Amino acid sequence: MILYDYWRSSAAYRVRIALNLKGIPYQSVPVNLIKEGGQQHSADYAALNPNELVPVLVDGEVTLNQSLTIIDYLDEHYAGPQLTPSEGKQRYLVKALAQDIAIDIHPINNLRVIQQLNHRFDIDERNKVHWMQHWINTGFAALEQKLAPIRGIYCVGYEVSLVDVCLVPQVYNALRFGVDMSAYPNIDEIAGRLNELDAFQRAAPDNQNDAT
Ligand SMILES: N[C@@H](CCC(=O)N[C@@H](CS)C(=O)NCC(=O)O)C(=O)O
Repeated sequence: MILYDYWRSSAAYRVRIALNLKGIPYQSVPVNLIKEGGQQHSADYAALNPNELVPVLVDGEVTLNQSLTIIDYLDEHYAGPQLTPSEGKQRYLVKALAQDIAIDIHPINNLRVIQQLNHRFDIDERNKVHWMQHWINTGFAALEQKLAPIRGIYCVGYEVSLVDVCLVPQVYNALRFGVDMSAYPNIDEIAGRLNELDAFQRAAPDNQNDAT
């Protein structure tokens, strides 16, 4: 199992957490998103993933991008905790909340979006931070409200789910960009608890070999 990875990529971070939770050994191949103008744009990597984004997972004959799909694949093909329940109404709740984070919050704060804001609109560092905070705050305000009545010790009840796997990398990003987490007590408390788990700790950006 090979994961094309980058220590600070939240999408790759999700997959690292899922692999660790399921106890699947893997080899991380770092793709430095900054160095050399971004190694994701190299010809070799673009041949592997024409989207020029990490992560990509290679499992024998199977090559997959899209972190949520990769995690579905792991759920369906490997033992260990099921991160999206296979049936029942919880299945759709988990998917919707995970997508709130991975589809509505994350992409608009992606590196290539910020690079375009820089190149085309010449935004400075202060406005870049405002942009990041604005979209994270918008998403977290809604998520906090949605989690309050349904949460257990984790986002959905008492088992770690795909929502938790998406939450922790997004909270890492929020802290990186100075979001005030005191406005989100449920998110903050759950993320703190998840960060005590070994699978989450081993996946943390600062614990990756390519961390700088
Ligand atoms: N929807 C994709 C998003 C992948 C993605 O946006 N990856 C980011 C890192 S978190 C990336 O490679 N960015 C490189 C760039 O913006 O040039 C997934 O969930 O896997």
